[in-house]
Parts: sequence; structure tokens; C-alpha cells
Amino acid sequence: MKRTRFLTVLAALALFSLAAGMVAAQGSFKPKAEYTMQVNVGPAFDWGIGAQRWADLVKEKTGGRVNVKPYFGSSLLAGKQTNWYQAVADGSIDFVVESTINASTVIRAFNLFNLPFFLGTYENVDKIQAGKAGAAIVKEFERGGIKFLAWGENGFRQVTNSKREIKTPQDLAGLKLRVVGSPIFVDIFKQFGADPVNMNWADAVTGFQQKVVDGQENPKSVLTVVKIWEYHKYMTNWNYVLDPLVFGVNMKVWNSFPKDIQKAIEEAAVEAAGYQKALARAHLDGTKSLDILKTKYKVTEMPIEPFKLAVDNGMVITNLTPAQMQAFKDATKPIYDKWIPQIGKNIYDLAVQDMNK
Ligand code: X2X
Repeated sequence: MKRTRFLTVLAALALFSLAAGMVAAQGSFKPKAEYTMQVNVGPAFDWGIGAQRWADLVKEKTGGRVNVKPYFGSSLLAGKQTNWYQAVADGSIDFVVESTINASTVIRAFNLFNLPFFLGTYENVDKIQAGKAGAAIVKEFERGGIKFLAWGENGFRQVTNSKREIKTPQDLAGLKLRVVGSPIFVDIFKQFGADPVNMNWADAVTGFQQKVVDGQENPKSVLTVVKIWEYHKYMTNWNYVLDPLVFGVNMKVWNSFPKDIQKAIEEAAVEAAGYQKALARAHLDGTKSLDILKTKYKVTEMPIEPFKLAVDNGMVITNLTPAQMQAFKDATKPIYDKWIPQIGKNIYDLAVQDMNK
């Protein structure tokens, strides 16, 4: 009897000290004066707006304890957008809202989204991100030392150029096109007989202005902000790849946050990413994203219809038929052969399963 009582007291004491320790740990949390956030584009893009929204919500939901500052235009990386994964993983930068393309040299699984004409619809993208392939990709992403919090979206990438309408793979032959410094893009455009040139986004618009290249590829969320019609007359809507964004935090920084702060930061990321994704899809998925903006995010002034804006500014927009699209897909078969092993055959198979659900 006595012994039981002694053990009970001991257990109570242990519990008490554990709880006290946790309280002390939370109480002793000393945030940095500023947490840095990497963002490749500027604050006017949907992507930049989403990043700023996350920073604002973190401040709000942590009662001002965590102060995150977005550094737009890859200013912390001297414009070298493909270096972000390393910089966030090693702790030179704390937070990130970035493109999967810009990390696809390091996180090979991200190239799943870069397989030409593989995704096709927003529905497929959502199924993959919420499915088994998405979980496998996130695992690979986190292994390097970055906590994943949410998927945002740069969008389906469309090709624009100043020379001619693109309807067939042959129309791309000989065109000098700016692409991101990620090898799969060089492979894709070489496959079409084009002349791909690696260029950081920081230099790209000047490149368009000075006609260093004939064209480029980017989603509407980027093209409308840079007024691409000022440089290129032709745009082909071919939805060949979709560029998701990731909302993440350096793993050591993440682990330095007490549980309640982690919860606030994660909720802020999910909310900001949902808003950002709806902005990026606005007008491109019927009224779905417009409705989300209106009802869930209480947006009163809707984004303008991007392709109408482009046409009003003199652009010729080409929408491909399924048969025309298939011709492009057929031409990229060697890309699948080369890149599926790099992505991981298992991840590719999971994605096919996810899309068929
Ligand atoms: O550089 C690009 O094309 C951009 C802005 O879309 C990315 O960062 C992937």
C-alpha cells in the first residue's frame, strides 16, 4: 500500500516537472527579430501577393511574435533562382514561397510536374498533391531539411513569341526561347528543335525587351503582370506543364518554434496558399476560383480576365485542339523515357494512380 502511494506521488511529480518544463520551453522561446523569406518574383504577382499574405497572417496569428519579411526578386540569392532549395535547407534563409521548377535540379521528384502534357487539368494536379504521389514528393522535399506546409501555384505555363503562331511542334523549330535553368526544359525544347536559352527571371524581361530571345514560357499569373504583349505577339495555350509553389520553413527554424507557434504558422500557410492558388486560377477554371475568392476570401474586386486583356492588347491567342495537343505529346516521348527514371518510376506510377481515382 505504502509503496503504491509512493509510486503515485513519484509519477505525479514526474508529470508536474514535465509540464513545467514544457511551459518553461515555450516561455523561453525567443524569436529572431526578423525571419527572411525567399520569393523569386515581385510583390505584384499572384505568387508575391500570396507570400506577403502568409507573412501578414503569421504576424496576426502569432500576436506579432513572429515577424517574417519576404525578399522579392530573389534578392537574397543575387537573382540565382535555382539556388533557393540549398539556401533554405542550410538555414541561410528561413521561410520560402517558391516554384518547384526552381528546385527541380535538387528535388528530382518535382520534375513530375514538368513532364510535358502529363497533368492536363487542375483536377489532376489537385489529385496528385492530395494523393500518394504528393505525399512521396513531400517526403523527398523534407528530407533535405525543409518543412513543407502547403502547395501554392504559379500555374499552367504557356508559350509566347514574337515570330509566329505555334500550332504544331514544327512551328517551334529554330525559335530562341528563354527557359529556367533546369535541365528538363532544355531537353523539352531541344526535342522540338527550338533553341532554349537559360536565363534567370531577374534578367528575362530585359532579355525580351532587347530581343535577346524570340520567346519564353510562363503562366498567366506572370505574363499579365509583365504585359507580355509588349514583347510578344503570339501566345499558345497548351498547358504543357504546371508549376506548383511550395510554402516551407527551414527545418531547424521550424523545430525552434513552440507547438502553438507552429500551429499558427501552418494555418497561416494553408490560408495564404488557398488564396494564392485561387488568384492564380481565377478565370481559368470556369467560375470555381472566382467563387472561392468571393465567398471564402471575401475579395470584392475580382482579378481581370487575363486572355481578354492580352487580346485587347493585340495578342494573337492560339488554343490547341486535343488532336493538336496530342501531336506535341507524341513528340515528347523521349523526355518521358529519360526523365521518369530521374523522377522515380514509383512516383510516376503513384501519380497515374492518383489521377485515375
Ligand atoms: O523564372 C520563371 O519563369 C518563373 C518566374 O516562372 C519561375 O520562377 C519558375
